[in-house]
Amino acid sequence: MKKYIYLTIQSSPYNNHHQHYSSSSHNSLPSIQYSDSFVWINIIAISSRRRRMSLLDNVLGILRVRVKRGVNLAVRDVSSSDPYVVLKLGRQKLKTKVVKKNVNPQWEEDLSFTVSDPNLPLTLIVYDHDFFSKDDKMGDAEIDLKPYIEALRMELSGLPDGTIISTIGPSRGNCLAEESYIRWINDRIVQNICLRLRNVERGEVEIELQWIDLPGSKGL
Ligand SMILES: [Ca+2]
Repeated sequence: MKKYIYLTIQSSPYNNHHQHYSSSSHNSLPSIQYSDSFVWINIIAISSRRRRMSLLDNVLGILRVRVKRGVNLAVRDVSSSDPYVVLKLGRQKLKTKVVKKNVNPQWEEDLSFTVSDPNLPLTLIVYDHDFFSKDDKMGDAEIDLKPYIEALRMELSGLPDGTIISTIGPSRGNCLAEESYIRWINDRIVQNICLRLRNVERGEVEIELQWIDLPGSKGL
């Protein structure tokens, strides 16, 4: 015998949306009827607040990615492209503004992510913005955050400005176009990265990683 839970979300006095969820379990499920939208909204609010608190418990800090510029990017319109960058870290996704008709765009934009798992790579995708069709891809790249997190965990302090903490060379296993340096700059640890885009005929993107400690989080 099937049991049903009825959820009624009342968005206006004239419009009732009824959803029912069925369970084939023979255990007796209580038949709950939410006729009050306020009750239902509160349930969502409480569960999202709990989720936010538990998320912060696992957060190491904030990764701020400065998306600096693209160099010699692919042409996706008649003679140029309208490029923008999408960055993804786990389920977080952020994008830069569109720079019109320029295959050497200067974005100079900061995009910030909360970091919970240092093993998750940062993914970068470049798109050409189009008004009347789906945006075209202009290549992608993956960034391993582990060396940067390792450098942050060294608990360094008071180094001379510009000191190189570590160097990561380009290899088959990464998307680096040239050597990437993790440096001590203005009392912070910064990594500059020049990415050679994959799955495209040409193009490089320069980014910089910075770190911001988040009070109340687990920390590094
Ligand atoms: Ca376009």
